Amino acid sequence: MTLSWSCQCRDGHARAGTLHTAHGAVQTPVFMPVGTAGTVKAMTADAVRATGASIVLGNTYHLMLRPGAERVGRLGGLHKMMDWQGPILTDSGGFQVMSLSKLRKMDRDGVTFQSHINGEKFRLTPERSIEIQHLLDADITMCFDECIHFPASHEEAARAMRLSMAWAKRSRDAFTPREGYGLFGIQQGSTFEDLRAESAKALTDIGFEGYAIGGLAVGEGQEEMFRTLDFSVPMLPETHPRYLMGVGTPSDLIGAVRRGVDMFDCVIPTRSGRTGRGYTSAGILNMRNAKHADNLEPLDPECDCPACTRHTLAYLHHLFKAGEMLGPMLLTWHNIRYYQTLMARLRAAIVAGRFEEEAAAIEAGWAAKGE
Ligand code: PRF
Ligand code: ZN
Repeated sequence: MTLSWSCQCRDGHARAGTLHTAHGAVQTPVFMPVGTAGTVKAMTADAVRATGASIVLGNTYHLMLRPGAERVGRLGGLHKMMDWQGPILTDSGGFQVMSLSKLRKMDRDGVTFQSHINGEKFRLTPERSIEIQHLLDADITMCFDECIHFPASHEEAARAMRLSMAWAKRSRDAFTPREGYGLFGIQQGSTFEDLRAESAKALTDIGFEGYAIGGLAVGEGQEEMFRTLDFSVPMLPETHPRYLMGVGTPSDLIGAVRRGVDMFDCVIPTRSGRTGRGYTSAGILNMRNAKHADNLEPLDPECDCPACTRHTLAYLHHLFKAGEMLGPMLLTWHNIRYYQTLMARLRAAIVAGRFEEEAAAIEAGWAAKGE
């Protein structure tokens, strides 16, 4: 059987489930750390595992440019290359082409672009994106789509959504089903309810192992994102996993789980880990702030990660001030652990039928020390 998802429990619209993949089971709701270029930046694979992460994300765009999809295939696939034996979801490249590449040219068949690394010319089509994700050996392959900027006119959003739906059909046709592997469709349509409905209908008519919500967290703000999720999530099949792409802050995750989303990925915990922002049960702390210089307390007394159990805020502050690479390493570990703990708490609360109480307790904590 292809990849499947089973639901254990519901609390309101929030769901606790299990994703069954070729490389193991994943408890949902789940946060997937981003391993863009074959590494979760600043983390060994053992460290990623130790945070409790059960699935990571990889990127078609970056890996096709360097070291090349065929080469990753020859190296035994992404799992072997990065020593990650758990499941991997790969993004299809369309979104990264739009945000990173130079001189891109889109047509109905695909997109031609220049590498942001050395200007070399590449082309992506739905068929080539699926082929690359197969070479990477992704457990979860994403359809090739076009994500537009915000705000966009209804006309522009409709054009891009309809193109993405044509590409979704071509992605489905190019995908070879295998035991424990699956293909996810991506709903588009910006913040327009009629376009989201048309997109959901097109995707469910084709049929996928999971359904992603794309085109959000692109500048619309949390309120508008939640408003869009309110009508978009119920359009996607209740029986399948739902994935909100590129989201988000801890507050975004709680709000989206509340609305029925099961899967997330975002660079926030890893990128913030490198720039000195720590996500904690008491809010966001900036490691470079001079007020931490003599603080002998842990970053987050509620956290069980190495940064919090073996080091002080004063030491983390020193590492960031001195430009030592252990600073980003420890803070990335902490941030990912914080995200994993958050998702585990939400899941346990759904199972216990007390999601809202738990969400309120977590959110109340953030007010304590936030910077
Ligand atoms: N499509 C794809 N990847 C994505 C997005 C999308 O719309 C987003 C939007 N937040 C993040 N990553 N393929
Ligand atoms: Zn910690």
